Amino acid sequence: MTVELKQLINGEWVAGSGRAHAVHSPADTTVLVAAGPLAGPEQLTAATESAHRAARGWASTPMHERAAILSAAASIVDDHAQSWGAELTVEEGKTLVEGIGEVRRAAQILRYCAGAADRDAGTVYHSPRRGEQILVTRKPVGVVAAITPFNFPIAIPAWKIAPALIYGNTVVWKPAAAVPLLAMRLASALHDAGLPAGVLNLLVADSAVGGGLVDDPRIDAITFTGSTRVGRAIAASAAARGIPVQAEMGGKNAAVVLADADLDLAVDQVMAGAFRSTGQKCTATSRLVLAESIADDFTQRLAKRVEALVVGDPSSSSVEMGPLIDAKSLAYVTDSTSKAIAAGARMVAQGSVGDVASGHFFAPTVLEIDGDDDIWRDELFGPVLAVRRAADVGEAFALANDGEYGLSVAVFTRDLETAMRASAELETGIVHINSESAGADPHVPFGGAKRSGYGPSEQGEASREFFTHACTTYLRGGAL
Ligand code: UN1
Repeated sequence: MTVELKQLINGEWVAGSGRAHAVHSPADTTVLVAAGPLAGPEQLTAATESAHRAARGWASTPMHERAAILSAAASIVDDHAQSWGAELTVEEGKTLVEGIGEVRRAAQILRYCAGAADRDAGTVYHSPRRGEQILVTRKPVGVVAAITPFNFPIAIPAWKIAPALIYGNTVVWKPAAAVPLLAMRLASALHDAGLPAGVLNLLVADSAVGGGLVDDPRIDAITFTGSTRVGRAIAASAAARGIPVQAEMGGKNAAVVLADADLDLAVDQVMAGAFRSTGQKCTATSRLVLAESIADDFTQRLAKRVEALVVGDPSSSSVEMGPLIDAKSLAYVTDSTSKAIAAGARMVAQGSVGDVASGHFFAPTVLEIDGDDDIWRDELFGPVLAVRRAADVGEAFALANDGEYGLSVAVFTRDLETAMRASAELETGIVHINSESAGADPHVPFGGAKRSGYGPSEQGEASREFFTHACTTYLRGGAL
């Protein structure tokens, strides 16, 4: 099924002039998913120039015409949910259910963003002067660079590109080089739906060309999801040029299981939060805080489930967890776990990987710790859960709040007052009561507090803040 790697520039699919690139399936490294040259500096220049040239025409295209293209693209994506979902699973390694689900989610996001055409265009204010109204409308920022991670190869790009486009911006998109196939699928859906040439340009490139994109003077705004290290570097470079940046970075999200929780529900949700997508979500549950009184019972139930988790070929319908994305990630997760054990962490449970000869597999792992170990602080981006116990609700919330990240937290309780206290006291952008820490609906804001996020939230109405700037018009009919 090897696909030839192509770039979309100014409405044409072209070969890059960069170095050769080959993508192997993380579940079976003998499977070649995509191959071909990466984009080089020539395609970077061509992409940013064509996005710049297309900007004025696209900004003045009626919003309903832009919406019609997004809706048509949503239908194309939906029609391919099975086949592209299967490709996603081979390329990225999440299970088939998750792969198909993610493709459908991308279609849903495109459709939601198309709906902006039927919502308000801004606000009209009273004027203190006779015969005048004050209109506050929103204008596109211009050319947006979208830099997206490997872990949601189609949903995260959709939730950056669709709002950028609906609000009248043109886009140069650099996906993670590990997942070019799904990037080509989304770009082709938008292209085939009728997007004019230059409005969306796809650059499958290495970090050198990515750096060039960030620094390109034709770029007016940058939206990024990925590591904290890269996000901070991009934010610094954007600040130096005075352009807005939206960076969605790390997480070290806790699930807090309190003494009055429904433990069956909590076990299900903790399993989903920690191990779906092999723990490779910025919203994944990687910390577990247990009330002392239920801690032994809960860890026993959890251990049974972890040991029974079916790990293996993610394309097989019985498999519940696939591999990590690459050898580097596998080495990091393996090394961090060994160091935690050497530092005194106790193994609560470890699953097993099935008959998997040549993939980047790591068994789901639960470790209990007593103190402030590295495994409590560092984002591993893998299927490893660190557990601590808390004497009361106050201590449990303090443990969940402990650390530099503040993306998401899940609290399990049946008590309304405790749930309300959680919503008020937890220092995160997202709070789940009785559901897993991962997940995001397209119509509500998504973003982290503390060091997890930088700049305005993504998704929902909030995305308009980032992808447009306000224009205040003092409107008078003539002489007063
Ligand atoms: C989800 O939890 O379904 O990179 C989405 C990430 C997040 C998206 C999470 N930006 O994992």
